[in-house]
Amino acid sequence: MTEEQTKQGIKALELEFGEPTVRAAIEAVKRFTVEVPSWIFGRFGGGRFGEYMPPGAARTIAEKLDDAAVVQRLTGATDSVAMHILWDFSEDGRLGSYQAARRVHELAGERGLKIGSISPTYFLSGSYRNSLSADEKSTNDRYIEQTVLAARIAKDLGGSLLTLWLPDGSAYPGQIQLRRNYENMKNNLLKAREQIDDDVRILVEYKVFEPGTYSTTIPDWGSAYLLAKFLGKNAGVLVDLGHHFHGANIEQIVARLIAENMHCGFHFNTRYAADDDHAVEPNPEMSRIFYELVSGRVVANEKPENNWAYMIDQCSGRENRIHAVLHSIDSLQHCLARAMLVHQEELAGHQAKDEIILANRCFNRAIMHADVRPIVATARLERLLPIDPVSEYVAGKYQLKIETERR
Ligand SMILES: [Mn+2]
Repeated sequence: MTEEQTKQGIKALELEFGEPTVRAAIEAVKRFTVEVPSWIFGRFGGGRFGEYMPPGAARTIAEKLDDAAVVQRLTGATDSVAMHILWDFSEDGRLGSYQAARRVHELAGERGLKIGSISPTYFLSGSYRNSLSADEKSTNDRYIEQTVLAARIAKDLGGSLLTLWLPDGSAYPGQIQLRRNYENMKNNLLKAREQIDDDVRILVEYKVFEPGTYSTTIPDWGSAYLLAKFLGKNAGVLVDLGHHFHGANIEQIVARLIAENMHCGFHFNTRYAADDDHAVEPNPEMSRIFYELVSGRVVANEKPENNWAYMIDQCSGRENRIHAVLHSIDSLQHCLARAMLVHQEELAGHQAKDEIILANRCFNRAIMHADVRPIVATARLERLLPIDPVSEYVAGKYQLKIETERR
């Protein structure tokens, strides 16, 4: 999209949606920020084609941060990086280290970045018999300790936010006692919370299956909500797009959590089969989710403390890592712009008069039909950012540099 196309496009959008609405959408896109995960830039992912990795993948945390800094320079939307304790702050993959986190904090600072949310890593070696829900106290203690360490790092060096994904569950009926498994999870989460500073927020992620195929200890938003409530203040639910049964109405889950006044968060990605963790695409489901976030006033607020926590959680197979991250940010900005164009008063009028199809058409005029590329482009131009970060990256020399250096 050229600057001229952008100008013409904005005029067309103003004619249809009104100048103030278009302006509000531009401002929202300018304010929107999202965390990128450190793990997207490295080897994590791959899959069924052996060892194939696209050239230039980051090998160390310093290289991951180099890449994240490029993404931030091109988008201006991602100044903090989500980290995993055992991937980013560990020498041996079994224990995390506060010292290592301090070094990473320095490396991030040198690149104009911050450490964002911290995930304790509950799924690496030693956790094949579950983590916080395990029957063995030594296993519970190991993971409580890691959770507390993650919280200390989050408070001292990061954004005071913990994101917990627990892989606990079972593969066969009878393998574990379902009730005790949940009670163990609850009690051990609370033991960890009691050792964590009150101002560290804890988001509990849920996932319907995998690695557990028969049962998962925290399979759905309701279970995550119960645990967050049980933990008390400063806990919420983490919604990851790939963690539901097919056909789940995710925007309704979001609406419910907002209605319950729970401060929650997102792991953005796109899926087709299961927990694919693909780059975010600008699809209608994501735009409908953003409509709930916009109308619930938990995104792109002038006061950032009113926003939910937004993170990208993706890994990649054969795709170029940096293209994939830039694409995700671009997609999220477009979905936000569409959500901002929904005429909420007109919609409320149709709802009041029970004009079902008219309400649906009013909604879809923005969510499905509006070409919002000029809004996103204008937001970037006004912030002196490249009009299209993906093309800008392709035209630059960074990819060649990392392909040469990272052999
Ligand atoms: Mn996730």
